[in-house]
Amino acid sequence: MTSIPTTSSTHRDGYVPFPAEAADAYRAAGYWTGRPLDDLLRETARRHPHRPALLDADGARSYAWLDAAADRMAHGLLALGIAPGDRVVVQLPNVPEFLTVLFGLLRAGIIPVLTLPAHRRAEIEHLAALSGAVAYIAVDRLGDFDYRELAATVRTAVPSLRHVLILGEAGSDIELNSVPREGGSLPAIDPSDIALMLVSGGTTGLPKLIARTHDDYLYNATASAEVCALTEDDVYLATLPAAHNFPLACPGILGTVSVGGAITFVTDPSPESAFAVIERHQVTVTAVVPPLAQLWCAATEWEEADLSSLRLLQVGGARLAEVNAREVTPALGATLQQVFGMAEGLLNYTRLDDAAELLHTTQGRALSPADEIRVVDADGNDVAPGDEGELLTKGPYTIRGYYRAPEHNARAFTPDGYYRSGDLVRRLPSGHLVVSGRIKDVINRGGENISCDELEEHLLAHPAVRHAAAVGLPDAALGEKVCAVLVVDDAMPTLAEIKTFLTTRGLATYKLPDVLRQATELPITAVGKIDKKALRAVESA
Ligand code: OOB
Repeated sequence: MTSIPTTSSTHRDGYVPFPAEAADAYRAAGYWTGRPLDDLLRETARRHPHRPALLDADGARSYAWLDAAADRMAHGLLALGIAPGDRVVVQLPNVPEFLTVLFGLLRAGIIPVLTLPAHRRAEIEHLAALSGAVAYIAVDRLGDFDYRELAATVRTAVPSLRHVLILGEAGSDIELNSVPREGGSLPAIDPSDIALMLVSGGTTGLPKLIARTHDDYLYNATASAEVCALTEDDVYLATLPAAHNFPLACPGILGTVSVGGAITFVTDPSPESAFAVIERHQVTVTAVVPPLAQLWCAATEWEEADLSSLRLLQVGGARLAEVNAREVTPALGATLQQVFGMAEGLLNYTRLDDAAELLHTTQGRALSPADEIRVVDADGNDVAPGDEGELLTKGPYTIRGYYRAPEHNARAFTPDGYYRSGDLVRRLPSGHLVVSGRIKDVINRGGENISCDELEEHLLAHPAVRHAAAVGLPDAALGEKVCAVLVVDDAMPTLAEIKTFLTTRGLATYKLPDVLRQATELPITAVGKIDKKALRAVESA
């Protein structure tokens, strides 16, 4: 019998735990159930061993298969000398191995640092060094990018990194599929310990690490599955990169595993590729970001695929304009669910039975009765009900601090533990939130503050405009001037036409664009949101 490695506790250095009182309350109320995250797979494999867990081009793989594959991966990783509590940077695209690696690591008590395929050297080096990672798991290549070269660079820069495991042509590295092996016992997992690390979607500076516990993330996934009424008959398509919180656990992959549904993946979220998979595997639920939702809606005009199996389209990650929200059900036949979430924790969902008005105009309401939400002004005082302010939150699945970031934490969290989201919201009497922008996403034009989100929403209502982004450009007289960047379907409107259009919609004069630019596409972030920081850099150059 192999000896059971014990968890080293160095991974807890720089982790901000839930205060004991809060933890006790979450346990007593039943939000935290004291189960390790990989229990979701164990349980489902026990209850429904023969149900399909994974659907891909080669057919279906059962829960019994996935459970055994995860066990073999866990034993293989431990046999390499990776110990429980160690961190491993995972950078895999949406392939079936994502599941075996994720559950293998969870089961071994090894902490995955879940990075996105679009991350490059700057982010991966930073995240590997910050987490003190001992291994890096990636695919050989994707498109024209070679992750083996990235691995070599990161290995040189980050001395803690001892192993590189590559899915595919591994060269001098270890081939991922050569790792799995049979073994004896697996380590005992403390459910209040860190299960995995997500990467912050923040738009300023380098990404931060978000350590999520077994207790909190299991609740995140199962409560989300309940809100979406997921059952074993559902087929979930991971369209967005699987390592992102939204497709991973809102309810996503983990929520689907919790109810015994099936999972399928696409690496290419274009309508051509995704629609074919929806039809082939009779996909019922998927999650997309707003630009993708728009593209899918438009594509139903020319794509022939049968999408009738799709019952729920979740849209979130950035503000979905009302005009685009209204298109979803007529175009795709699915119920629209708006999801306003963050890797730090808090999730808001429109409910399946919400009135159409709420589905189209709000970003949902909090998932948990234990989510605490405050909407505050610049001085940190609560605003009047219905007024706009910054969203602060704490609750059973919201972190109390970023990992190894004490200085940043002093600003990003209040002394009594609320996370300062930086999002501007209004709260309706029903509890639904309307996101009106980011605190920092405003243009200061000669002392007047202009919300970019508000202006973008109006620009998108113009019939020729497909995508719109407002950015502030430096201006000698005004400090900043308003620049609107448009991607258009038809002829590009003139600045005068846009001004007339916006004025007719009742927009104040000082909010009208000073400059209009046309683009063929807008830069996007690793998960597909419009990248305002990159756009600002391009437009000011
Ligand atoms: C999701 O998570 P992150 O961590 O990539 O980004 C969080 C930020 C939020 O603070 C907010 O600024 C923005 O993205 N956001 C939205 C939004 N959903 C997220 N802004 C407006 N409307 C929405 N519906 O993006 C995320 C995590 C879990 C589920 C869904 C999205």
